[in-house]
Amino acid sequence: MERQYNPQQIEKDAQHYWQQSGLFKALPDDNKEKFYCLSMFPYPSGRLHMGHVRNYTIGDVISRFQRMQGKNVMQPMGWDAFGLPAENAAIDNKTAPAKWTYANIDYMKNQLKSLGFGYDWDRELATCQPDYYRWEQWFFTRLYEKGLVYKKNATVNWDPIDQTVLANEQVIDGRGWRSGALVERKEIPQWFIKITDYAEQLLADLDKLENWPDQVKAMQRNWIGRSEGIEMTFQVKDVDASFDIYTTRPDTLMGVTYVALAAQHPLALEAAKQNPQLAAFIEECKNTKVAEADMATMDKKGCATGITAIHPITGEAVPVWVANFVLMDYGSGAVMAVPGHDQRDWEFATKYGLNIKQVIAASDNSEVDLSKAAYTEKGLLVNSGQFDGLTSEQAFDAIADKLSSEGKGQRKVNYRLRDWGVSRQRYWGTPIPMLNLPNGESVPVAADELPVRLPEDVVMDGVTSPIKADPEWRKATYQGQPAERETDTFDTFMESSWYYARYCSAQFNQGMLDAKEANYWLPVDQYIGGIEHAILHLLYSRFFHKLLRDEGLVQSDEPFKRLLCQGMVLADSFYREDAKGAKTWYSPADVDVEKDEKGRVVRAILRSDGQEVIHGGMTKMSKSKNNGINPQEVIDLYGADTIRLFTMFAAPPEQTLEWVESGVEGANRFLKRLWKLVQDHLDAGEVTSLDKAVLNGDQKALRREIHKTIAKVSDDIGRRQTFNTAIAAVMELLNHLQRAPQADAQDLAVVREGIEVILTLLNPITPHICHSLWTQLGHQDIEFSPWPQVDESALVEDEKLIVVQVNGKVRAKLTVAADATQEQVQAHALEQDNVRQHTDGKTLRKVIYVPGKLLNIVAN
Ligand code: ANZ
Repeated sequence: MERQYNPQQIEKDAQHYWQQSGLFKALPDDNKEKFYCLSMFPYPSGRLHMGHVRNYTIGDVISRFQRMQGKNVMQPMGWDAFGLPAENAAIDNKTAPAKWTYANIDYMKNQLKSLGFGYDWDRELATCQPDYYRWEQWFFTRLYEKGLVYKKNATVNWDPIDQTVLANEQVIDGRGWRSGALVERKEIPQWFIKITDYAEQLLADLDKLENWPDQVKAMQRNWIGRSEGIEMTFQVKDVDASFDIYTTRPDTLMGVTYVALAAQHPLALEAAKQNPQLAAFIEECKNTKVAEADMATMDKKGCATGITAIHPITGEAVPVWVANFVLMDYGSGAVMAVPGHDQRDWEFATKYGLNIKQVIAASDNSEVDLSKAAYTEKGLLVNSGQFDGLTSEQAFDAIADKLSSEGKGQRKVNYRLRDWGVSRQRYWGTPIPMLNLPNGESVPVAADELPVRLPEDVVMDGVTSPIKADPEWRKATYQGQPAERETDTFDTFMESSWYYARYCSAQFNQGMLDAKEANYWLPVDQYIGGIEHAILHLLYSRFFHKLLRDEGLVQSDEPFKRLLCQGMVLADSFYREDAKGAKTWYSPADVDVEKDEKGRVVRAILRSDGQEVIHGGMTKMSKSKNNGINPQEVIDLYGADTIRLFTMFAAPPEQTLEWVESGVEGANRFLKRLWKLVQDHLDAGEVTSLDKAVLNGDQKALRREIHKTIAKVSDDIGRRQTFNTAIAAVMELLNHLQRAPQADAQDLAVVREGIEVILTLLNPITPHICHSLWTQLGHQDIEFSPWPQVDESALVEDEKLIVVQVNGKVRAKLTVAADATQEQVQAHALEQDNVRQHTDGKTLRKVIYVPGKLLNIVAN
């Protein structure tokens, strides 16, 4: 074997062996515990970025670790292949989205292979393939038949020049990305799936997910947004009309000074017919985009309707306004405004000079000052007639009871979660399998006519979706009558909501899932991906899993048992600023940096012109800052094991990872040292078997280190998932082994034990070098070799090192039997020359013994 570590060669050999032997092919086996390990599949953008490398290394480490625990491991990989970037790239490169996508998949697949990830490639899938989306279409038609799918008008971004719908990403500063036209809001019919029917389950089942990060569960809870409140009816004064409002704070009912309607509320639209000012305001609201997140911060605007409502308890008249912060599709699209106790209402009332009335006092009697802000805490009721003196909680019940006994309202649970709008007006997606009939009705495409294929050989003009532009494609028949195909495609979250299940039987063509395989592998035991998917992707997947269950396709309630969200990858960023303040960003690969002893950048020079650039700090690797490090270059330079090791060593998986070149070099040096240790050891001679009975003190101490390391690494990888500390422990063990003598047979035997332990512990992380060295030691298939076990007897310390102090100064260090008594230790200490010098002729005033550590003598 080569004396030099040559990653290019050994990585190629190992990968070749894995491919040839089909080591990662997974088949159901009832005699083994299964382990399904899944990393979020990539969008085939062209090439892997460092975030992928990190994500997939974590997944591969866990998979290989579990395999060595004796489990039947399945780790699949595939492609989230539909989406807008393919359309843009196709326009730029004058090619078809399909062609571009498939070429990227080819390239990225090779990159994944060169990183040594142990995937079962027989299960590979790409969501843009008809044999994948066919089942999604079928499932959608099933949901339609079950009444879980409906069509309704919803707003989209409309580009009036290009006459096309824009995705949110295509709207830049309120203008169309291509035409530059001011984007309008337009209502068009779209398809929805009733995720709200599952809101309660989606919320309740979060409690079952013990091994999910709390933060992710909290985000999901917030998104679902369950609230308990009251729906009550306000009568309109002098007219036979009424409207409902929803409130979570009925205790503030007596503080209502106006009510506010959403711009699209039927009553507002009705009033606008006689009120041009109101009509103009409603029109203006149409064109402001309101993401829910912006609601709290946006400028509050409103317009009086001229209508008056009647307070349901006092009978007082309250003005009705239209306000831009009231959402039509939440609650009932109307709020009772309590400016004294709701900040939003307060800002609105202050702006428009509406009354502010206090009805809640602080429970601790502290002063409430409504001139600066609303008082939003709960407390005690005041100025509330018969409810005065009640706590907010008591008042909730009292007012709820009163309203319901008078038939004016009732308790209601509300969810912030909205139904899932799945229609997209772009081309590169799954065609929605519906037919539009001349009479305006829509019907699902029959199962035996699926898939509705998306034509792949198309020309993109950048304006209209090719299937919308092609009247031929739209033509269909339904029961002998002409019909038109739906030309919208699905939101790409549809495909990523069930791919994890399809992997279980990726090639199955008799149905969406092969129930036997699906129920063997599911749920996923470990899911790994970015926190940016904490809400939508995970919520939709959890929803789909429940839909699959209710269709009888799977048995479990939840798709992912354990979740790990890895942190971002950061790198230094560098720029120069021109006179106008515009920044040009330079790739860290083109910059030489000088650092101080704390690792801070003190000077950065652009290599091409020798001039200084400014350090913009460590920021997320991104195109905009030009600070992405291309994994391929790192692999070419150092090999896959180095990049894998560095990625796992530099930070715990959930935290941000700072890309530091010197750290990468350090990881590479470590692998070289490991390689050399094994070569030297092989040169040192024949190894006989270990005989525990004859080991000397040093050999026992080394074995203790070996077995302590096994215990630590097993816990770090298996339970804590802190791969960085596991690696640190292995590095320490390597130091011990390097220092160990290899003179006699038992020296060699202990070092051999240590080397084999290191190789098995590191194998999940750096599988190529471990594969090679393992073979050189005369073994086979480290990939399946059992994880090393701790030898408890090796951990027992039979000797201890005791520090002896006389009058506070260290005078000796002794090795004593671990079970020595204080008397024995003291007697032994007093025999030492250096101790005698300082105690002879003196009286021992006091002796303090800290067992196994310290003997402290006070003498004078
Ligand atoms: C009066 C009130 C007084 C309110 C108070 C809050 C505090 P959650 O908890 O998110 O469910 N609301 C109701 N429907 C709305 C809509 N369509 N658009 C905007 N806001 C709406 O929020 C419920 C609260 O949000 C309700 O309680 C209502 O304001 C407002 F001191 O009613 B509240």
